[in-house]
Amino acid sequence: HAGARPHVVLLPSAGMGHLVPFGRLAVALSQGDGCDVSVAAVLPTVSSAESRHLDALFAAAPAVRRLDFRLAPFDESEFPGADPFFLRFEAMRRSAPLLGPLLAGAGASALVTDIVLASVALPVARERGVPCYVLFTSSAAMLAFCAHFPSYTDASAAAGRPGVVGDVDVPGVYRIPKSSVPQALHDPKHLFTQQFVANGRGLVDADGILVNTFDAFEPEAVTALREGKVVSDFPPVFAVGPLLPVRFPAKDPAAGYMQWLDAQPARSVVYVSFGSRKAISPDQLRELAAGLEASGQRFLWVVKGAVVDRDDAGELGELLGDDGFLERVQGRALVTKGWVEQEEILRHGSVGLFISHCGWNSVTEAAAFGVPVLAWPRFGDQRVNAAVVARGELGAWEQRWSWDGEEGLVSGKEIGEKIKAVMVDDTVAKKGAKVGDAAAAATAKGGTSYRSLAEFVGRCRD
Ligand code: BUP
Repeated sequence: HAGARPHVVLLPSAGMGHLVPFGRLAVALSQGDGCDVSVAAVLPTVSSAESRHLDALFAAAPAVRRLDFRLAPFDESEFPGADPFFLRFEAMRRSAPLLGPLLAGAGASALVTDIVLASVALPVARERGVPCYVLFTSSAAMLAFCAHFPSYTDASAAAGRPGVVGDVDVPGVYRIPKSSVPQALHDPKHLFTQQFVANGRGLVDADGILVNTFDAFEPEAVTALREGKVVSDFPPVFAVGPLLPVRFPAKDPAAGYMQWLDAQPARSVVYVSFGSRKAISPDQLRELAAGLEASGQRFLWVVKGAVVDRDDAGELGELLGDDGFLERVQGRALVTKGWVEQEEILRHGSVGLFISHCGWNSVTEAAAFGVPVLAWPRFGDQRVNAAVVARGELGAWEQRWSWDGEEGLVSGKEIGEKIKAVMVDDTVAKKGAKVGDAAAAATAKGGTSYRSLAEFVGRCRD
């Protein structure tokens, strides 16, 4: 059907870090002139944040169709103690046969799948004659690592030492230190490792890979992938980022923290958030509090962790040591817990620094709004992403700062000094703003990401 209006079906996987960029891509595609778009709502969702997000997405973007995808029953007892998100990835992978009828029912002309389903979704789409693309929701550096990792592990297994034996030199890109390789991948038998390797192998069969980055931010990785230096005959890479946040008018317009930000001077506030997936140890939490206090800066700190989920104002104080911290910083700081609209915070002109775990969406949001990042990665792909932040001059990464206690606690004194140094350094702010300008240029009409997205749509139409 050359020239016909294509119907692109998007298949996100579990977790906000995966769902958010799929929603953004759906809106970007539906706004152009060329595409019908459906998003598969994978049911049941793992977290309530995901169900709320799906509802808000379909309400805010009526052009995006909802396609319910009910998973097949899955016996989780096979994997005792596994992370709920890893389990969900596995449940989705095993439900792949149900994808065929879903695609046929929707009349899909192209499928865009999440990377965690790549190796199982590709053959199903192929069988139906539907072109299959992958949206990679992390950095291009991580994409290059993922594409290279299967041959790396093949080589280490062949040498009789399976697993990660040292730094991983991604051809044409750069060396990923052993300490930056996601922990689970150090164990070749880990469920996540098996999925990761299968998906990495599957990538070469995709019709193309979309990645939420932009050429100017990750030139080495994007170029090496496109030139086939990482893996030869690699599919086309469409760097379409930063995918822009969807504005949800219905969401909490009068949030207290937004009003508080309105009252602060331009670029004066340090925004602190480490994502939602892991609690911070109480000791490190208190050092962080001491550091923020000692920095003398204004700050907005979103405290997260299993222990603080209960909505009790008293507990926040208790968690932070109950030594009067909240009273002492009152006026120049806002400490909150629970979900915040992060993109609205980063968009706000009062924010001058983002202390972040470097989940890739957080990094792209900071890049989009030109907010410098002080990287403090925790696990998974976050150390690789932190290196991108440092290389791309979006901010700084203090590599000695770890979370697992191996190198001991990072002291409040050290944290405070670092925050202050970064905040008073004008070049940090200037470089951050420069990344923001480059991101805007990439997504503006005629920019690299704009053209990559148009090229992708063109291929779906052919
Ligand atoms: Br937490 C949090 N508000 O309170 P990443 C996150 N987000 O809007 P990763 C909020 O969720 P995790 C909050 O803006 C980003 O778009 C944030 O994705 C948004 O993190 C997304 O940054 C989170 O890629 O997961 O590691 O995937 O943050 O849940 O640990």
